Amino acid sequence: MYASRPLLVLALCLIGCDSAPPAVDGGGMDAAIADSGSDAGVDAGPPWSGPGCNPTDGIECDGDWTDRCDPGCAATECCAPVGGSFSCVARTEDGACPAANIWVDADRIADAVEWRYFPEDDCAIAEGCVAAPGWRRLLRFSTWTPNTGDADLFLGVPDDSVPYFVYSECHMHYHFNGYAEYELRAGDGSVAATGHKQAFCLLDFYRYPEEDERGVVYDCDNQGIQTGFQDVYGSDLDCQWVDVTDVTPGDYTLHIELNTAHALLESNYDDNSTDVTVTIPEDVVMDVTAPCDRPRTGPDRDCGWTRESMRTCTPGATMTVGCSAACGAGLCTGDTVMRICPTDDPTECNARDAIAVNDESGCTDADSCSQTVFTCPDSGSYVVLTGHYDTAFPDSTCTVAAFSSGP
Ligand SMILES: [Ca+2]
Ligand SMILES: [Ca+2]
Ligand SMILES: [Zn+2]
Repeated sequence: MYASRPLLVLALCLIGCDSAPPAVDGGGMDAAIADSGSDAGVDAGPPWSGPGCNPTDGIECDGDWTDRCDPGCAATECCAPVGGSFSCVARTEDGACPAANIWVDADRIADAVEWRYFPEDDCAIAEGCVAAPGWRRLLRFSTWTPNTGDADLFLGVPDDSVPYFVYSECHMHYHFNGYAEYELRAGDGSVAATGHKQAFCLLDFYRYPEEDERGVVYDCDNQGIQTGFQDVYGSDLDCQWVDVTDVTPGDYTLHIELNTAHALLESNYDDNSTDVTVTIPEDVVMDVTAPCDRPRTGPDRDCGWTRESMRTCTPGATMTVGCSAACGAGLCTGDTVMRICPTDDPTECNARDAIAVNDESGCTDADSCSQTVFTCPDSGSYVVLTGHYDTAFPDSTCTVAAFSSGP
């Protein structure tokens, strides 16, 4: 798998978190000194506890800190999140509070089309990420979002009382539904398909644009993206796709838009949309042992597999095949994937032909080795394919073991 991204959530500063002039409350969306105006929901945001100025009841950056921050900031300053804590920082020349600025790194999108099977109880169905159970054809891609603004993108601690947190019963964690919206647009501008990414844990994933000495500040328990860091939603994540099952092959524009409702405070919303040209290829049969035309991840791809062996079994028997020491059968190094095929023809083991497929064995939480269980086909034989989880890092090994566990 990709880097792990634990649970949870976020929230935030709505319209009005902006440029209101200093001192006396009364600017912008704030109706009253007691901050009972239309940004009351914002003020009900996640509590901040830490050094520096302290918005006692949530995020305050719209000029009414005098009653809310302890200690407060001078009229020429804002109480803003920088480096993981709220501090009194100078206003910008036009009187605005320093703010985050996120955008999509178009060079990192790395789109690819592949099929994936969704059982009826898959969370992706409950979450509206695919139109129906069964085999779905997906345009998968990655969304890397650097924060190059003058302050942190601050989300904070997940809390039921915050309206921006939407709890997912299926995933058992909070989502922030407005983080990214996806549209596949045809040449005439019409929308061919849509998708959406529920952010579930915005954090400091990598520095941007390059390494420096600063450490990670934001994580799943206190969410945000520091200025000079970026978050990453890899193409292997649930819902990080557009369902193109019913889309006619051809060239399209993938339109990605961040922070669609401006629920997260930014200094610039004009750079939140990105358009890239993508091709939905004809659904042709692939030789799964051929190299991939670009780096690909996961067990759903139809390229970059290695034929490990052809083996025999007793038709109808329950077979276990794997290379996971954690499971007690076989051995692997690195991060493997495995696919079981019905025949020795590599063009007859595209995703939808496979008997079984696996990424992580599940035998221990940390096991990135693979193991599958399947019923021996009538032919009495099967072919084992192994692969690297990420074809850009072809450094895994998979020593396969197989056994029958009945009947
Ligand atoms: Ca932006
Ligand atoms: Ca794996
Ligand atoms: Zn989720």
